[in-house]
Amino acid sequence: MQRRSPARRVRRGLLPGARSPRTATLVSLDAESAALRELREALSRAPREIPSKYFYDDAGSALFEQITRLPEYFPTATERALLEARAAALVESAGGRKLTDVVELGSGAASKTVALLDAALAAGGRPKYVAVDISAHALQRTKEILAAARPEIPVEHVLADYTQALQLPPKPAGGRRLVLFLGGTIGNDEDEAAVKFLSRVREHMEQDDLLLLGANLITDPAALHLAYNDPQGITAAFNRNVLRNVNSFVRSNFDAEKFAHYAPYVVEKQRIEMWLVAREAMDVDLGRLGSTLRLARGEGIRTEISRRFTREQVLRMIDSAGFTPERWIESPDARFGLALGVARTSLRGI
Ligand code: SAH
Ligand code: AVI
Repeated sequence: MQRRSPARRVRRGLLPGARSPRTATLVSLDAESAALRELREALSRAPREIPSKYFYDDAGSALFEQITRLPEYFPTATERALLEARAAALVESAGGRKLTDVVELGSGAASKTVALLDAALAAGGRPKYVAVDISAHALQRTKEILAAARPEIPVEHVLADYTQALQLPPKPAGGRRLVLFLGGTIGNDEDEAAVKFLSRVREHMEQDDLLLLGANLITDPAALHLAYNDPQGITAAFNRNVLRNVNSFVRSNFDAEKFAHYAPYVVEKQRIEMWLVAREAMDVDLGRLGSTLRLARGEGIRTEISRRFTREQVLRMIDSAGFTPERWIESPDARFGLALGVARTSLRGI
């Protein structure tokens, strides 16, 4: 990347203009300068990257919800069926009526969570539900869906980037907290970052609180390819939208239509990789990042990894983060797994 002169940087201004906070990166100036640094660093890396959290502006959150309804994108339906079939047993293992708080990280539209909350109600509990998401649009959808489906459940929202400072509302004395991280979102991180993230989540929990982690499992590469290359082009639109969100955040001038959506399943790495590939050579003004990005024709920016796991990999991951695996359930087609872990004090790993 080529740095612009300081004079130009000053003229553009370092502070954001007044606007409503649509994502958590815009709510505080500290968070904002950390986000600018992170983005600058990601775009300078080889390969160039944009952190996948930038998918989720209003338009991106709505596109993701559309993706979850596509027949080709099977993870959501598979996890939903698994949760609906096994919610009672999961809630029982998580303490049944003792469950006072259900916290969901990256809640999205949270429609799958209703099955778990129902099971907690059926067990005689009345848990509070806390949704944490970077996207105000996603939190609004969570609120609408839960208010319509289960108005008796108290709902709180935290607009936050959970990779940064995480603050959870206090739970009642003697209560038990269940933290949900569903949808296979853990697969959007490399192993080290995933374990680090789960360990940080563990630090916010007390001994005997629980984690329910949803993970995509290794399956047929052709089915996976189709799930991220749907013929309607919704995933391609979701991918390109990341550039519009970056444009609005840093005032850059990416032309999303000049990029091809490319999403292969990389067998060796057990993961889908989403890329945006320049259809022609171009110079992109990176706005508040203070530089120009020169891209050759065919050069790519990686926007997401989406990993597939084995059961052992998932259990090892939660164990390394300080959770003792308590229960594992898997969809009948072995495409999706849910691991329930209990927060322990020692950091012993399996
Ligand atoms: N759990 C839902 C949504 C998955 S999509 C499901 O299973 O369908 C990923 C969700 O995580 C989005 O709603 C996105 O806005 C949120 N998200 C992604 N990165 C985030 C971050 N760093 N901090 C907080 N939320 C994040
Ligand atoms: C949120 N995350 C688990 C999704 C995934 O499958 O990795 C995001 C997504 N990317 C393309 N389609 C859906």
